[in-house]
Amino acid sequence: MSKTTLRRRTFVAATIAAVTGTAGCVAGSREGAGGTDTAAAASTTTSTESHDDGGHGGDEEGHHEENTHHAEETETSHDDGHSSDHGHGVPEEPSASATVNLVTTDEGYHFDPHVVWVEEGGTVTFHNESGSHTATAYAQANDKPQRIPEDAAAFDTGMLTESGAEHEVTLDTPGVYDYYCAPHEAMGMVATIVVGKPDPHDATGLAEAQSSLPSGAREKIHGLNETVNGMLGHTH
Ligand SMILES: [Cu+2]
Repeated sequence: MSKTTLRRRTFVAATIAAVTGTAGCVAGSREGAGGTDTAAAASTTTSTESHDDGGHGGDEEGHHEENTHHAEETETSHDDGHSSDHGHGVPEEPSASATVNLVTTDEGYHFDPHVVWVEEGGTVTFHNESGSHTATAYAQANDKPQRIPEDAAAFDTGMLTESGAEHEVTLDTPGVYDYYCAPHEAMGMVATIVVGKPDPHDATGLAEAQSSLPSGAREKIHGLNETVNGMLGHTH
């Protein structure tokens, strides 16, 4: 398959998700009006069960209202799979550099924080805190669906096995980058880097999760998209 073909497919998926809202969410394995309840039941945790009251105030927002609702729910539910308090500090603006810890705990595996935001040309340092992990971009070059900008380098730290091991990547292309841990992707060890000030309507990494991805990863991506849309003010 050519890169061009993949890009077209990705774009179509993104467009459908943006236009249809709810339909895109259903396709992403969250069904019905249950919202976070359904998502929690389908994932490995029950930590979000009590958050169905998350401020579903106005339906006056227009064609992207579903995105708005999901963004609101995300404020309380994006920690799917992890019950600790990490990751709640969603960045408010890009910084020159960021560090992401790769962590194994009794509760599971995760990137901490889940979302970082750096300037164009900024760096992200992956720091292996515990366990063995990778940070691998969702990209065709890594034999995965494309969830980073088409013209961006597809980073892959390779397996980091020693505590304290680090791998730094430089991100020159603005956009939304989703990445995963190779051994723990199916358990939802997936996270996002935002670079610069991308247009949320045209960000590959904000498309609905591809159906070929494991359900644990799709659930995580759904929540990450909500978080990033909120972060980028994509609530019109
Ligand atoms: Cu891992």
